[in-house]
Amino acid sequence: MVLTDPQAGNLVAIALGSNLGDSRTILMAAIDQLSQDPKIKLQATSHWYQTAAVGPPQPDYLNGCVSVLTTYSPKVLLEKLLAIEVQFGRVRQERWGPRTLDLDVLLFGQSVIQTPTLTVPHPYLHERAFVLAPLAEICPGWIHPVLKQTIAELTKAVDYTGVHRLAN
Ligand code: PH2
Ligand code: MG
Ligand code: MG
Repeated sequence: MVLTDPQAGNLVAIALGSNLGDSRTILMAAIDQLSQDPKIKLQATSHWYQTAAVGPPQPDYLNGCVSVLTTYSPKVLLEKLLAIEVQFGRVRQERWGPRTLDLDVLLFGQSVIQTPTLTVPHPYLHERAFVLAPLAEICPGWIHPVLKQTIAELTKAVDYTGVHRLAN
């Protein structure tokens, strides 16, 4: 898998989640919005998963992942994602609380990034079945640049109770 190309940019994996409002419509519209950007090229989309919430008691989530090719820097891509979250009514309240839209950068090529606003690979990616299940569908061979294991290998260590793939 080519993760970085001088012209096409970097392959980036993004997690999508929603558990407030019409989640499926919101998530589809968010992907549509992302792919309208001339510097973001959608590569693959996972199925949707209904997942039990991790964190404070709240409704189930709808989760999924996409991979995109982008020439944006991690910082600019993050700004674009946050702007889309706000556009779909995201209000930041309690940590890990319910939200209309959450867009998280999971992997950015083979980059390892640690800034006050962005940690890549996503710090919980390897622990979360609601991330690994959809991610493994679209990029099983991607090597986690810190853990040095493929996504397919990482899926073996998590419990999928409460994670249900939906028919798209
Ligand atoms: N996101 C969280 C907290 N808990 N639980 C599920 N099932 N899915 C999520 O996307 C999720 C969560 C914080 O981002
Ligand atoms: Mg999140
Ligand atoms: Mg987030």
